[in-house]
Amino acid sequence: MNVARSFSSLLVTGGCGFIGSAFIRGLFSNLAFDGRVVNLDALTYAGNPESLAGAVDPERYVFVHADIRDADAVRAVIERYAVDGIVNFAAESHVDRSIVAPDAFIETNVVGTFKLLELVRENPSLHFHHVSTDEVYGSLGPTGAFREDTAYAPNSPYAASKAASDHLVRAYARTYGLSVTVSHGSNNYGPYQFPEKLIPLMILNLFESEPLPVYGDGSNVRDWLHVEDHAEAIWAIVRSAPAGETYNIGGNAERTNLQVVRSLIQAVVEETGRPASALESLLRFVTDRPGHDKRYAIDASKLQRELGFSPSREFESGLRQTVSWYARHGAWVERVRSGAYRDWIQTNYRDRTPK
Ligand code: NAD
Ligand code: TDX
Repeated sequence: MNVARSFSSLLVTGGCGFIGSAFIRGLFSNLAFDGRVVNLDALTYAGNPESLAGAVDPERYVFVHADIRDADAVRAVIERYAVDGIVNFAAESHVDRSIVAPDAFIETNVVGTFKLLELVRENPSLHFHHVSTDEVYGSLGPTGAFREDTAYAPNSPYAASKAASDHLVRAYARTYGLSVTVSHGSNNYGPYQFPEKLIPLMILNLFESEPLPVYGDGSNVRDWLHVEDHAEAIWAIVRSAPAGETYNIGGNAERTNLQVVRSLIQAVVEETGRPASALESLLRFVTDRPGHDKRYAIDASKLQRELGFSPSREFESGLRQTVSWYARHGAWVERVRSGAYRDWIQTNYRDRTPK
């Protein structure tokens, strides 16, 4: 039975990241939220407050520079801003980094989620939405798709840390009767993505005539979801899904990595007028990622059936728009790569949370 949740003061964690910032931009535009948004973000390498520049109503928006593991800081925010819902995007999110240095993944994804859940326990009228991933289900063969009841089988430290946080969310809901929802999105793409993930990395390497490193033989398959479709789906779940439910969110766009790179080459040819052959020559097949999941695919029929949501953006046109966005936002790219946006904290940030 669907519900009709409304919020007057929403805490968004990780709102300076790729998906969290799309969600907040959406709240102030097409998602038409009329309450206050408190964005709490630790501003790691992946968090850039400039991704929200000009996109929020300053009367209804507060930024708090804090870590989700800092329970005192988050508690103060919940009290001061009378928070009545939390949407948790804060995470370490890049699989390759988790293979090299897993510690931060355990700290933020597992311990951080645990700390937030303890605070929801203190404030049980709060609704908590946890943003998870399809990677917790592991790897598929050539057929089939992940359902919400697919057994967990994480294969990277990143996926294991997200799985651990999902288990904590479930256990807290069951044991303490908390109001929670969970979503499992597939691979996101779109504007403002940090250029370490496949699509923005390949776009920038194409612009700069750098090699295009395709892991293994490029036959691994991902399902691609536009970040704005993801934001819309999360908002539908947060507002309407019964407590305790989980939903898969997919983009209806399964592609091999090589197909994605070839589509990007085509889009860059259209954007820049450069010859395809010069761009094709940048392709390199490199050593595979350890434990590389072969295929992800999403059965999102529950979301469609129960909440009436399905994604509206088509992959190839979304890719072309994403290529155009990166072509027009060289300054944003330069500042995330150099970390120059960190100066923003010094010049623009006044901590308004109680000490
Ligand atoms: P991202 O790496 O772009 O952003 C993460 C944000 O969290 C950054 O702003 C960072 O500063 C912040 N953060 C990190 N550690 C923090 C901490 N300890 N305290 C407070 N803030 C902290 O990630 P993203 O791609 O936007 O992913 C957001 C969420 O969506 C993650 O939970 C991720 O697992 C999930 N997800 C991502 C994808 C994808 O394709 N990118 C797909 C499905 C689900
Ligand atoms: O240089 C590269 N070359 C390459 O072949 C990179 C960075 C990636 N790849 C491959 C690995 C994957 O098969 O492309 C595919 C996509 O890689 P990523 O962009 O790193 O994403 P993935 O590992 O699939 O995980 C993503 O989707 C689920 C997000 O990073 C996660 O945060 C999300 O939970």
